[in-house]
Amino acid sequence: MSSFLRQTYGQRIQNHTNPAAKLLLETMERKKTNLAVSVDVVKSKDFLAIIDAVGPFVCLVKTHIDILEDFDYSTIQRLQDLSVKHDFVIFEDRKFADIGNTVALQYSSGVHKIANWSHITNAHPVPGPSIISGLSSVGLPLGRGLLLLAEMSTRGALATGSYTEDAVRMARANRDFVIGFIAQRTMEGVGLQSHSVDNDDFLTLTPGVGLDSKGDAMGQQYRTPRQVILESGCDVIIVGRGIYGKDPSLVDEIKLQAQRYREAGWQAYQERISAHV
Ligand code: 5BU
Repeated sequence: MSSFLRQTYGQRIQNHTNPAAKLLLETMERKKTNLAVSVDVVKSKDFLAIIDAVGPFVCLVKTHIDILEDFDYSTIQRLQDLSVKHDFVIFEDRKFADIGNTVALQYSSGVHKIANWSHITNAHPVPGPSIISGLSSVGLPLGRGLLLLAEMSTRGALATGSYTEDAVRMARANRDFVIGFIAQRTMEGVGLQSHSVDNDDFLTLTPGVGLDSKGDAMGQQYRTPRQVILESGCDVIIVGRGIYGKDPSLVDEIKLQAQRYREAGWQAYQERISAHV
């Protein structure tokens, strides 16, 4: 197993210059959690209640802000208050995919003004490096970080092979703003002939995680925290329905599930960093 995967989250802070990457690693180390919760509900009340319930157990909250049917900018203020109260990083899973000029506007403006409040966002590499220039023109001065979608969790995903390798090359060429990947395994060394790159430490955030189910009826595929963190070398498990289930009002159950996933993720990480080659 390679060196970065054997380092602790705390040790890896020094491999990064981007403030959002440092903040995430510091938070993981401080709170001893590599759990991120994806809060995909349509009512602001449920959204905020779930975040308040899982807050103590997570390093990061992932949002799809555009699915809130009663969105109002005050929800963002409340989200930010919870982020301070519980000490977690915010990641808007926006999946930008357009030309540089358009994504810069989508990121900075509109109803949601994502760059104002989301420490981290993500983009499809499909338009090529100009998507990074467009987003970094807005996000870099604010200390934000970007994840590239190198792979997806869904059955039949097209982000494989040379597409994935090219995404990693795009990231290596833009280390100041690109802090890592959404992927199903570590991208360390991907596409390299030998270890010709000095610092290949990127963060890997991984959706498609579940302890009780193998997938859903719409192509989602789940793997366990152990498979993701220990066997595949990812850094953060992203869990949605596995934690909040079908009923967002069952706060005690949500807390229990968050604790369960947090423990599974952290145990897999501890096994990883103590593994002998
Ligand atoms: P789930 O309820 O744990 O299945 O939710 C997974 C979340 O992660 C959901 O918000 C998706 O939009 C997101 N996701 C994903 O599931 N798979 C991917 O490859 C990417 C994002 Br990229």
